[in-house]
Order: sequence, then C-alpha cells, then structure tokens
Amino acid sequence: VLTGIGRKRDRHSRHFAGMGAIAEQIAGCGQYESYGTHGTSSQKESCVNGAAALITMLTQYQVEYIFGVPGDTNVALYQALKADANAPRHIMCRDERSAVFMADCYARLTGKPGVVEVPSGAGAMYALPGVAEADRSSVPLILLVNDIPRSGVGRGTLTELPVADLFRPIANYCETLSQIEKLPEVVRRAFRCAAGGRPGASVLALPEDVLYETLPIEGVSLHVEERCARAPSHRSRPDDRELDEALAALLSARRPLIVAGGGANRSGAQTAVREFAERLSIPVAVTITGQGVVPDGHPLAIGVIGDNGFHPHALWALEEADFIVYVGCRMGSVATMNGTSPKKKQTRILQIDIADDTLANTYEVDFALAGDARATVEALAGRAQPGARPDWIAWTTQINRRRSAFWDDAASALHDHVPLRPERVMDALSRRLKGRVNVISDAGTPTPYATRFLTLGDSRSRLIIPRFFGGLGYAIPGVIGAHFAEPETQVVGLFGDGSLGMSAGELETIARLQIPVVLVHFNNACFGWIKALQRVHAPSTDNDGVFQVDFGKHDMRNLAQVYGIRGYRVENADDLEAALDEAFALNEPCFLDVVVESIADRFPPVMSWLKRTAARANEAGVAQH
Ligand SMILES: Cc1ncc(C[n+]2csc(CCOP(=O)(O)OP(=O)(O)O)c2C)c(N)n1
Ligand SMILES: [Mg+2]
Repeated sequence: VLTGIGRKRDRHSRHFAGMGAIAEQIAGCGQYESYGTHGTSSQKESCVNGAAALITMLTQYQVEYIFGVPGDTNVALYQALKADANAPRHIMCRDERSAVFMADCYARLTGKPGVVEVPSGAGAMYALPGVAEADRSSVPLILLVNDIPRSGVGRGTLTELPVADLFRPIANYCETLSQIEKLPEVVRRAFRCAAGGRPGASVLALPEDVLYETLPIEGVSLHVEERCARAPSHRSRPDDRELDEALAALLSARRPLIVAGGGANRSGAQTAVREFAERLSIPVAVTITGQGVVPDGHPLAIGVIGDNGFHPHALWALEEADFIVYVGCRMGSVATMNGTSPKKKQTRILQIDIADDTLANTYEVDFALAGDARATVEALAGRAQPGARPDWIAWTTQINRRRSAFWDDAASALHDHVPLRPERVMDALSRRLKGRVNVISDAGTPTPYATRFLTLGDSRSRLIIPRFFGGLGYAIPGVIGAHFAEPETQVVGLFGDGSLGMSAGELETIARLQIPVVLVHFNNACFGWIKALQRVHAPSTDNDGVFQVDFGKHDMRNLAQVYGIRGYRVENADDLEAALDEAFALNEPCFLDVVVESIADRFPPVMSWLKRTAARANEAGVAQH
C-alpha cells in the first residue's frame, strides 16, 4: 500500500499543509520549502525531521491524545510536539504503566488506537504490563519508545534494551526504525497492525537520532490510511454457505442462548447483537468483558456467566441451553469455568470470532464462523426471516422467572451492615448511574460485585474491567483515559486498597488535569482477594489460614487531599449516601474512602470458591455424624 509522492500528490499536499511553522521551529532546520508545492523537489530543499513528520502523521490519523512520560531520549519528540499547534494533546503521566492503561481505556471506549510515548530502557519496561493487557484484550494500542541513538547500540549505553524483542510475544507488530526514509511506512504498518484483524498492540522503537534526521522528500509519502484510524479497520465475514448452515442449525434449536464476550464490544457489535437477539427472541448472556453488549435492563439480557461475579440464572441458562452462539468470546478459563461449563459435547456450539487462534480452540465447536463480530451477526440477522422465528417463549419465560427471583432476593438481602457490604455500595451507585456513564473497575472486590450488582441505566454506558491479566492499578489511570475518550460522560473508578497502592501517583495527574471523576476506594486493609483465596484453600488445621496479605488501617482520604482532591471518609450507609450525593453533584475529582467488609470474611460470588467451601462444609458435616 506504499504510494510514491507522484501517485498521491493531492493527499500528500494536504498532509503537509501547515507544516512550515513546525519545521521552522525544529532545531537544526535550515531553509524550509513547503512540500505541498514541491512534491518532486530534491532532498536538500526539505526540512522536516523525523519527529515532526511522526507528529504530522499522528495528527492525520486523528490521534487526539498522546499519553506519556518524559525521559532522556524524548527530547526530539517533545520539541516537535511543542512546535506543532495541531499536534495531539500530550497527557503527562506519572508512570509509564499508567500511561499505557490510560491509552488502553481510551481505546476501549473510542475504538481509536491509544497512543503512548515513553523513554528508553526503564520507560519501555514499565510500559510492558499495559501493552500486554491491551494486546491480549484485542485493544488497539501504539507504543512509541524513544530509544537510544543507533550509534550507542552494543556499547554499554545507558538504558540500552532490545525493545522490539522484549515486546514481540505481546504485540501484533514490533519494529525498530532503522532509517528515516522508512518512518512513514513503519507508522502506517503500526496503525494497520493495531487496528486490523484481531486488534492489538504495535510497538515502535524510535532511535532519537533518527527522529532528529531530516526526512527526504523523494520516494517518501506521509499519507495515512484513514480506515486504520479506528478498529476494526475492516470487517470480514464468513461466506454465505457457512452462514446459512449455522443459521439453519440455530433455528432448529429448542433452547438457544447467545453469549457475548469482549470481542463483541471491541467490534462495536452491541446494536447488531441486540437486534439479532430481538429478531429471534434469543436470550443473551455476557462474560465480564462482554458486559454492556445488551443493556442491563433489556428483557433478553440474562446476566453474566463465568466464575467471577456470575448470575446464577445465567449459569443455569448456560447449562440448560441446547445451542449456544458465542460472539467474540475466547471461551477461556473464566467464561467456561475451566472448560466445565457448558459441558463438552452436550450442547451444539456456534462460535463467531475474528481470530484463528481463538476459534474452536478450547471446545470442539459445531460451527466456527471466522469474521468480525458485528459483520457476521449482521449477516446472520439479515438472513433470519422474521416469519422463521421459532417459539422459544417457554424457554425465555423460565429464565426470566429465575432472573426476577434473583433480583428480588438481592434487594431483600440489602441492609446497612457496618462495615459496609460491597453490594450495598453497588446498589447506592446503581441508583445514581441512570444516565450515560463509564465505570472503570479494578480486580479484587469491585470485579465480582460490580459484575453481579452494578446496573447501568443507559445503553451507552460501559463497565470496563481489564480482564486478560486483571492487573491491579488499572482503574485510577483508566478513569483519565475514559475522561478524554468521552469528556462529557460521567466517569466512576472502582478500586481496592491494593490497587490504590499501585497507582496512587496518578491521583496527582487527576488533580493537575482536574478530571471530574468519582473515585470509590474499597478499603479493607488487605489484599482481600488473595486473603480470601488463602482461606478457601486453608488446611483444616490452620484456624486463620492467611499469610502476608494484611495492610495497616488508614484513612486514605488523606492521600487524595494532599493533591487537593476532595476526600470523604465513608463508614456507614448514611455517610455513603451523603458522600455520593455530593460527589455526583460536583464537577471535580472526588475520592470516597469506603471502609468495607473484607471479602476474606464473607466470600464474594466466585463460583469455584463457593463450591469448594460448600464441599468442605459438607465433608465436615459428614464427619460430625
Ligand atoms: C499486578 C498484580 N499483582 C498481583 C495480582 C494478584 N491479585 C489479584 S486480586 C489481589 C488483591 C487485591 O487487593 P485490593 O486491591 O486491596 O482488593 P481487594 O481484593 O482487597 O478487594 C491481588 C494481589 C494482580 N491481579 N495484579
Ligand atoms: Mg483490599
């Protein structure tokens, strides 16, 4: 897709318009001549260095923000950013890991590749966790590593690191820019690989000396591929025969179920899945990352399957279904409870996925449809004649009865226990989240409780939980990315004290940028999830069953207040309601330090834990008799 200047003269001219000002300000630039009028002029007439050209291309790709951390090797890039009035806005972060989490969250909400820039060595290494999470969660992301100059390679140069090698296992594309002429094509490849196929991470190591070099005009085009400015850059779908066969089998089912995973959200398949489900009256369950594909209040929205935060009626439906359509779901360990649910061979399975390494990978499936989730579901829906709709009413009625019973029980079990129970916090939040909102959650207490109990009232609202690695410390940077993705939308962050310890530095970023966000800190003075897990597995000889999981008890609102963030200490239901009322009414960052009951003292809805403790209780009961 590389195009020479001559063949793309019009676009090329447009891309260079307005660059005179940039070039004049870049250090080392001599005389400058506009590219727009000199498409075939000689090299000496050009004066745009690599950094400025990179910024121009990012702008043309409609990159709005670059999340980054300064370092010894970023000077060329920062000069170019500062000099270009049209450059993407730079968001300075306090830690590269957080910078990537911000970009990841921004990308999850916009579909546009999140762009991050970091310095060499330590900066690149600190970026690694977020790159891995984005890549494995099929989130389009571009990491730019401002690397040491080429002359320093192999010579004991401070911060030298084989960047491309380091990231290769966790990225769609990695490359070190070796020559200035190749910059445009390498940037295009980075966007193409981040946004196309199964979206993921692209990592470019950019030696700083190359960024200072002058970009030659001859044979180089700064054009961009607009379709790669957003993922998915193209939508593939299976052929007609495969679609017809799969649909015929689905229509012959007696108890069908759709399971939407994170891929359905990545593909923007929400409307397609809802309309397909409505057309045929098929209930829809979701995985943790598939939440939001159908709105919480929809009559066909059954709830969440999987080990963590599941709804019992959704699991029941999964077990009872005779035909399951998985849309953009990896069918991994959590969604299938380690390959036990649904039971293998008992249920016919249709799996729709963009990735060959995912399709039919953990289950032998009856229909493997390779394609983009939205395009494939739309194609199926287009073939499903409304008249062909089978009578599945008895099946959906059974599920709905169970769903109503669950929510009735949940409401009656709510009370103002002290310390506050996590579901009580979710209930108070749900009552305030009727409009459009983006909720960003960490692992630990928030995940099972938000998944099970948080209900979002607007079909455009999203609950984002980074699930491939579930790394702690995502939510606090995540809310910053969410704010920039949709500045008009209310943002809420949910995180435990373990997560806070790993991301507290970004409270300064939130304060500095005055991000209006409601931060809800689940303070249980421990790594609660692990403490609970230890208790689940504790030998009967160990009364307490825990080791190295407790923190000191602190009033953590003080931490937020250091940065001038309004802080609330919440110890009971009255405090909670009052603090939330105030925080949602304000248009500024607010931090609620909520003292909650520990999930190690009363286990959260995690199926494998509940099963194990029930089995142990049974054994103990048998032993006593
Ligand atoms: C980076 C990272 N390290 C370790 C873990 C393992 N881990 C999962 S949950 C958890 C405890 C979380 O503690 P906290 O944030 O306080 O939440 P809580 O479980 O107490 O609600 C840990 C350590 C992880 N998910 N990510
Ligand atoms: Mg904790």
